[in-house]
Amino acid sequence: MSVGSDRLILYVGNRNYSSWSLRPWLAMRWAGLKFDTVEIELGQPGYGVQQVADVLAVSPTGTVPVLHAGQTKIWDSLAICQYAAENARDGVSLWPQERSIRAHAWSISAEMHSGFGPLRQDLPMNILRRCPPQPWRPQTQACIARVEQIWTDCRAAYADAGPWLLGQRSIADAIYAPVATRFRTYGVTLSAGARAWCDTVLNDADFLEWEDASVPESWDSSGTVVIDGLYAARKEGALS
Ligand SMILES: N[C@@H](CCC(=O)N[C@@H](CS)C(=O)NCC(=O)O)C(=O)O
Repeated sequence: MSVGSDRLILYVGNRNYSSWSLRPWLAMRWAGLKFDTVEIELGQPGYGVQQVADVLAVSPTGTVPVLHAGQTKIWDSLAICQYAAENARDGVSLWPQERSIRAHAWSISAEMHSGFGPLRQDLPMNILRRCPPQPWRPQTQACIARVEQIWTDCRAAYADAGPWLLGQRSIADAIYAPVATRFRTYGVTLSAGARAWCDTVLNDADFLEWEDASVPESWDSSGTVVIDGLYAARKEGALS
């Protein structure tokens, strides 16, 4: 559980809902780092205004994810992903080696990290939920189209190098993984190229471990009650 002598503890939110938590958790796993995961229940008083006491006890921003590396605290999902990239075990690169491809990876990762508000609002991550397709607000539809374009362009450019967005698995895949779950949850129809990448990330062994540890609850981050009957159907194999 260390980099050097530092014990690594990654504090995350509810696995079913916390898209920001999933990203660095995958990056840490893919980096080959040994770390403890501590899940904090977000459905508590103070949620939404960064005042959940259990989160404030470990995070200076009142948000998860936050990584404790010995005495050092690293908050914000992208910063933790970068920490994982810097400390990845020998032979593992979490950013592409080639300069122009790496710049592409940075661009699409930053675009996701800093944008897509309507998508986040209307399609909150709920890994275990399945909904029928529905019409979206124009601004949300525009976000969906932009993400699909990003994925389709990546697959067209880098398919020869491997099945991930930039060919080889990178932080960009971790950054977009929650969006793949959202599109599955809400039944968004995608191009063949975009769908192929979703299949790759949704079948990743580490993602599957996170998914298996996700628990359906009567609380979700959008304030609505989840339809837990759908979860039961999934567990019985009725849903993919
Ligand atoms: N920009 C931050 C966002 C983190 C964030 O908003 N996390 C949510 C959980 S998914 C949170 O902790 N919310 C607590 C609250 O709103 O009270 C990051 O990338 O880590």
